[in-house]
Parts: sequence; C-alpha cells; structure tokens
Amino acid sequence: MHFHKYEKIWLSFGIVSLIVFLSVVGVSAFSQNHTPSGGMDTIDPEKVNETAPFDNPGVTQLDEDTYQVAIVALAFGYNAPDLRVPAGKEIIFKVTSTDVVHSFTIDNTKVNMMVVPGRVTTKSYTFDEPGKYLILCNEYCGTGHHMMSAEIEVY
Ligand SMILES: [Cu+2]
Repeated sequence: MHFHKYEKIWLSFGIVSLIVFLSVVGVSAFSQNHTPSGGMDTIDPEKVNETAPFDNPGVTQLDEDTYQVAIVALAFGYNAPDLRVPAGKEIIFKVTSTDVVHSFTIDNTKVNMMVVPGRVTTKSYTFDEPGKYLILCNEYCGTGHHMMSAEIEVY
C-alpha cells in the first residue's frame, strides 16, 4: 500500500494529537484524583438488602442538622418508603441499584444522580422550599422505565 506524502503527514498529525489529548486527560484525571461522580463506594448488588443502610431504606436522622436517605432503585421503581425530610437541613442521599443502571433525579433541584449496580452514589442536598417533589428515572432501564417514579415530601 502506498501513502502519499501529505497523507502520511496528516496521519502522523492525527495520531500525535490523539496521544497528546489522551495523555492530558489521563494525567490530569489521576493527578487531580478524579473519581466517578457520587463517590467510589462499592456494594455487592446481590446483597443490597442485607447491607446497611439499604437493609432499612428510608430516612434516618444522623444528627440535629443532617438526615440520611437510603434508596434502592430497581426495575421499575424505588424502594424508598415514607420519604419526608425537613427543609433547610442537609439531606444526604445514598442510592444504589440491584439490577441495571437507573438514575435518581429530583425534579426542580440539582439532584441528578446516576445509579449503578455495585456502587453507592452519594449526594448531599438542602431543600429551600417545602413541598412535594417528583423523583424520576432518566436512564432508560427497560419497558417499565416511564412508570419509574416516586415522591419526596419536604416539610
Ligand atoms: Cu430506571
């Protein structure tokens, strides 16, 4: 196979650019200690129901100003009984999945987490306004995806 001189120049340019680009991304990710958003905690997806805090999903008060909400996402819903949390306090959401990738998205807030089996995704959020908020899944997870929703009440 014969390459024209200009083709060789452009090929080399493309390959070198690719190597430079991937090196910059790779080195900066390691040097700045980037992790997947939501943390690096892992969990055995087959033992979610026996692993704390998911053995007892729902709201737990950690201290005066902090609440933890443990939620299990599964096709096609959330195991999150009785979601009532106060406004103006820090709410730490911990979410995991027992089957496929879902999301945990609270409408009208900045809570939009990817829920991956084998991982515990964590997000801290403080609600300013009381009210009822819709929780939904925005990762297509199967035929019942559109029915996957829940509600959280902020008082
Ligand atoms: Cu889903």
